Amino acid sequence: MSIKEYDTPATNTWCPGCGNFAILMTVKQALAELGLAREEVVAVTGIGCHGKLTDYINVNGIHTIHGRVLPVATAIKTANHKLTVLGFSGDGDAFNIGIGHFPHAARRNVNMTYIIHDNLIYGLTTGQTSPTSKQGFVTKTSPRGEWSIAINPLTQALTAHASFVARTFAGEPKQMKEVLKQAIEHEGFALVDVLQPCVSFNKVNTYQFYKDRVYKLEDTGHDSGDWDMAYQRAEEWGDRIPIGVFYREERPGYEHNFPVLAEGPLVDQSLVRDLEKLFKEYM
Ligand SMILES: Cc1ncc(C[n+]2csc(CCOP(=O)(O)OP(=O)(O)O)c2C)c(N)n1
Ligand code: SF4
Repeated sequence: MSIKEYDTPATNTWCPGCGNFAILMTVKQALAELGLAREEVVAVTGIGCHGKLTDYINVNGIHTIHGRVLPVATAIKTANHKLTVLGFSGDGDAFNIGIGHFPHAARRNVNMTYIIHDNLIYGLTTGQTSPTSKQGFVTKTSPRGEWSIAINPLTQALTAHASFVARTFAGEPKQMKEVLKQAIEHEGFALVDVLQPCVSFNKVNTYQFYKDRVYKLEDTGHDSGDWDMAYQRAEEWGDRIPIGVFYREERPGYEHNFPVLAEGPLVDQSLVRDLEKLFKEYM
């Protein structure tokens, strides 16, 4: 497969230099290298700059409402579990309005990849504080510095029993592509938190900020089967910031919860059911 096959004619309106470009490019590369045809893939995006991604990638797509990527993606995967489902959210979309959905998708092990465009700020609405903004971060909605403690997507995922937990950086596209391929091939809920510089509104967490700090877990002998070690690494944020696969475990995806799906995807099954038999079951 060539990555050109996933291109669309839409004009890209992201700011030049935005970290979203690296996410878009590496997702296309990962899909091409996995040999996934356009019709086998669905992209679900929320509202925010990240949400425009469905315009720029030629796979099935739904640009849904703010914070509702996970229920929509769960429904799609349940209706047709043969599809490869990719969810894309901003840090605001995922961890403010959408946070109620997150632990449930993780603990159910919905078989999908959830990619967070984590720029530590609201991009589309021009620079308000987000739930992943660090304490003290000054924005137009936090002029005295952010008061609250930031949400950490990785520890959220680990405590919610996500079966694949990773972080990558838009300035390290090679590693991002490899991690994305593993996440897409993983059976179950795979979180990939991408450090995505917003060059227009976040003047603190820049490419240089991350370049000075990131190190790769695969260079350290990190054991991704060790939950405690993963949690410890996930809490690390300062002079050194780890990127890579923090944790993975094998357990069946959510579709195994529904015996009817053993007969094949719901979309391929007949809508005509023996209603009389069904009613009798409940009498
Ligand atoms: C229900 C609802 N509430 C609020 C908004 C306004 N709104 C649009 S995008 C956004 C947040 C954008 O930040 P993020 O999710 O981090 O995405 P980014 O733009 O950074 O990619 C908000 C609050 C909305 N569109 N819908
Ligand atoms: S506002 Fe920020 S996140 Fe949005 S396109 Fe511009 S640089 Fe990217």
